Amino acid sequence: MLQSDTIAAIATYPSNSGIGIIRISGPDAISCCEQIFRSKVPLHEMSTHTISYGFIFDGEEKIDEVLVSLMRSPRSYTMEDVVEIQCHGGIFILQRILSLLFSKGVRPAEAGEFTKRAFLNGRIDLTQAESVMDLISSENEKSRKNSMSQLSGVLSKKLGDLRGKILHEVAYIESALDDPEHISLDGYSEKLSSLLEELSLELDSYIRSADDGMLLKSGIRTVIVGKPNVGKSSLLNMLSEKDRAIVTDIPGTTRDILEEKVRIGDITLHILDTAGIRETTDVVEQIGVSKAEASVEDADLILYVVDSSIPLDDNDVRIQSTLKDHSSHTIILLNKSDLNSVVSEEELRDLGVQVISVSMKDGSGVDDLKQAITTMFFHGDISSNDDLLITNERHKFLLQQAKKSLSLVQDSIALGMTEDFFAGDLMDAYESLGSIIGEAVEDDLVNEIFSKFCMGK
Ligand SMILES: Nc1nc2c(ncn2[C@@H]2O[C@H](COP(=O)(O)OP(=O)(O)OP(=O)(O)O)[C@@H](O)[C@H]2O)c(=O)[nH]1
Ligand SMILES: [Mg+2]
Repeated sequence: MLQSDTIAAIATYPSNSGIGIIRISGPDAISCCEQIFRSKVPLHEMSTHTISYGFIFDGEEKIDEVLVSLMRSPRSYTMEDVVEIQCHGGIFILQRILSLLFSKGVRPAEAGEFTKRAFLNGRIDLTQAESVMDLISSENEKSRKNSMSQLSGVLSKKLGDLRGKILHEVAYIESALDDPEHISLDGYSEKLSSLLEELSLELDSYIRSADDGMLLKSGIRTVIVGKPNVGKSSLLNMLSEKDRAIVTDIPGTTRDILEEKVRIGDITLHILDTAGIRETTDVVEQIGVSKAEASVEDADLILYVVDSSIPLDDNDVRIQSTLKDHSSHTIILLNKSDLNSVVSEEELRDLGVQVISVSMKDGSGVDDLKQAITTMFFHGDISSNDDLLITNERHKFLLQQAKKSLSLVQDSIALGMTEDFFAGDLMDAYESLGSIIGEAVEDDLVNEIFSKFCMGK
């Protein structure tokens, strides 16, 4: 256990609510709390994982009626002594009790510091620590499941297996170089090469999953574009199931960009509704049109809305040229399918983009749109894909580094280099994967070599 001081923070959302929790962790957690908490059984006599009823006092003044729970080291979140005070959930009360603790020598915790201690004290690894925040901020079932499995150590386990295999090879090479009489390297390169191919494929599947994983975690940046009056704001209202945007039959109703977060099953969309794009002399509208056109650039998904009851015109030509380089992530919505149609799906299909016929008036086609989005981003049914998804940029980067190192070994093998050249790159891969879980490496290598190969006997 690392030596540390005692920290405290409000653990619940700081707004007036029924109950609020203050969490205290560190070697003086019990003694400091005891100075402000009175109950039948003194805090230091309480058994671990029990709750006691009592009062918080400032000198002789009763401050609040509370429940205090105790988790003794090492069986706590941080592995230190942890005390949690459940008090009434008013911001003022919480702050008042926190200040009392500070006056007894406790220090304010930094953001994430409890989890950091859990990591530094070795209860969880880095991926598990990171998944705590992901779990808290998850907005849908898939995201929650993924964070929970990462917290349970699924990713750590997979990385551990990969690292074990790499380390085994390094140890084998080192041993063979040390003891060539007993350990042969004949035909070893071929064997190593096929193993590396296998490992690279596995790394690849994790790296590829990061695109889905990160979209799942942060949501799909979606922009709705089209001419004025085609039904863009109606689409936003339909998807968000509320009257978010003003809808009128006057072209040019929406002038600025409107943002709304929408959930479709397991997917979150961050939708921008934009001003209708057209030639205009109105200065304010022009700014809106420029913003609409610019918003296309950062979007993960573009919904181009067309009014099927009026012919396409120059403004559509202009919009289509803006979307030219984005066809892979654009869906055309042929709206107002409840009216007589003068625009055919065929003429829009020439753009090489999926076209879906919809009506914001009667809701037809909306389910097709939702399915098309799921297919576009998650290759079909997101909920049936229970594989682990990488949801973290840092993990993705380190996985790519590991893969690069393995391909350097493959290059060395192809060039017919001797085995001592392999070990360095293999260790780089091992270290990159280790950095994901936050592990140091040297000790592991030493242990592996000695335990598996009994060098020196
Ligand atoms: N019949 C029919 N009318 C629709 C449909 N969708 C939208 N409308 C109507 O079309 C008009 C324009 O709708 P909006 O959603 O404001 O269109 P917009 O594209 O946001 O327009 P701007 O903000 O001006 O760019 C409104 O009168 C809507 O009621 C539809 O599917 N069928
Ligand atoms: Mg609008």
